Amino acid sequence: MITLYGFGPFFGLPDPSPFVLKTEIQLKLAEIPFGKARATPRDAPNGKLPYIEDDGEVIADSTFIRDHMERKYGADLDRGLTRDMRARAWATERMLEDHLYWAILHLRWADERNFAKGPARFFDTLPRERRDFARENARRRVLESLHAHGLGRHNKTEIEDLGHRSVAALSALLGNKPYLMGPEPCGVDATAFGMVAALLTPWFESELRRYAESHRNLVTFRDRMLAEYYPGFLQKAA
Ligand SMILES: N[C@@H](CCC(=O)N[C@@H](CS)C(=O)NCC(=O)O)C(=O)O
Repeated sequence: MITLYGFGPFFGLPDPSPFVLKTEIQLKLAEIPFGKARATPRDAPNGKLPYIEDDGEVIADSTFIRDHMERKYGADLDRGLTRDMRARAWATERMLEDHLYWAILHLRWADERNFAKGPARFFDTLPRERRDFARENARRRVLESLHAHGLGRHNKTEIEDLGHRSVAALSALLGNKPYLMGPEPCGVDATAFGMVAALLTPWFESELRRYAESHRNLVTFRDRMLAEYYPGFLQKAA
């Protein structure tokens, strides 16, 4: 039986990490039974969540977890898609994870107010004397990684402008379809849901969130996926 390790519910989301949300939905899409447990990035083999444990085997990174589902369980999350559609799905995923994700990271960690009510809370359970140091240390590391990625070298307006381009592209790719590749959900819908839910949560105030909210098809998509894959979560939130 698979155990999926994530952060647990935070920020009005089933998990604050778009990558954990993606993996959870992909496991559901593949109809593979799994349990969930909380962990911290320090517990993970590569220092990032999610990771899974499956009969003693530990696999880190959402892409490699999907690969494991496909190899060990014969799941095909892109069933019925043509080669061209599979290529578009991969390109969309890379845009979301290697570009839009970093803009979301910026609004959560660089903005003082969002940081205080968001990521700073991860450290609430630490002993009081270690809390402030741990918060500032984690924040410094994330801001350094944003700088190393490249997005963090731009100013806020430029980062928003770049983020808009990915949001607008995703909205255009979705169009009037219920899911990105048509009438049925596939692997990339899990990725898109994770990222869109992370961006739209009202927990964080940001210009990029407002821009995403103006794309009604993205809001409807988030709501559809939430109702389908997290019905219990919606009831609790109501
Ligand atoms: N490529 C990884 C990315 C995972 C990732 O960036 N996870 C973040 C949370 S959203 C994390 O654990 N960060 C902790 C850190 O960098 O210290 C995947 O697809 O799983």
